[in-house]
Amino acid sequence: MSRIITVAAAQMGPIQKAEPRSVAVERMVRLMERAHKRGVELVVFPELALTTFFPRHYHQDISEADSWFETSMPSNETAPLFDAARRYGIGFHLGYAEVAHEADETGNVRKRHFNTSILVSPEGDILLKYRKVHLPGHAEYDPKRVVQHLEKRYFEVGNLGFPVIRAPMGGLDGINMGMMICNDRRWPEAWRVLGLQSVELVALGYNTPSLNMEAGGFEAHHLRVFHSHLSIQAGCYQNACFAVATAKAGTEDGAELFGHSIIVNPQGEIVAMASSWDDELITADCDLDMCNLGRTTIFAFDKHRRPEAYGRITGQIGAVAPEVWKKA
Ligand code: ING
Repeated sequence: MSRIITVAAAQMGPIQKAEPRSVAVERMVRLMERAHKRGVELVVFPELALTTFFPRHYHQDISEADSWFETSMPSNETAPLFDAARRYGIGFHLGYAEVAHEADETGNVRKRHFNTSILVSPEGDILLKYRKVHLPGHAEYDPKRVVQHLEKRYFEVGNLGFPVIRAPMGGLDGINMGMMICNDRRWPEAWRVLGLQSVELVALGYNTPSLNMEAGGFEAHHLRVFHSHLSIQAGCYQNACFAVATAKAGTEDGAELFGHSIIVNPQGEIVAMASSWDDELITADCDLDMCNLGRTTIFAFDKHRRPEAYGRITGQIGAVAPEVWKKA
């Protein structure tokens, strides 16, 4: 009996700085309605799907940025998403900015800010939460940048690891699901930690500028989408899993984000791709048994991995200079 689930990437077009959450939520409910008509069982929305990509805006007083964050989930503004999930019997992934009052690693309970995503069941239960680990960009205003990218200013590094949960979804009684957010997709370590928990489906949202904002050197424009797809295809192939990668795209207050959301299978093949940079639903039937080939042959981790040779991966943060060859 094959284990097939019909998934969708619900790509969203731009959300302008002045647009209220209610407008974004209404667009998302429309996308869920369209997904329902196509028999979709799980919808993946983008990173920070409720507001504009606010880390491009500098707030000298960081507390001013709190208006971009959710203090509860669900909330009045997001309740229509949970209602739609129950109405249509569809699970969903949502990326949002989270305020949490909880203890930090020193035991000090304080107000904390994370770039967060959740997986929600068709019944409206929050099945899994993830907080973005790899925060790109910078913490202080950078005058040489064309557009700021202040994720290190507004978010703490995620403190939940890369969890995987086995939970019912669609017509299946259990799917191994995990998440990552945007920049995480560029780090093979993130994929492998999920792979080592037998993940079958990775839900990830992204907000990625279509131009290199760091002005750190020439990067041909077409490579922005290529690098995103390359990272996701490699992650899926090397961990024998599916991924649904959903963009927030288009021009937000003059800053352009690329779309081209994709759904990728465990062979690393793109099985569906958005062709716009606006609200667009792409769907695919995922036969989860397709994960078995990779994880029982080439990527049978228990048979082939050699952790004793991998010490540098967790033992180091940055790269070190190599040994210099000397003629004997
Ligand atoms: N955005 C970008 C991303 O990783 C980025 C930032 C773009 C970093 C291109 C490096 C190269 O896709 C987010 N939100 O992480």
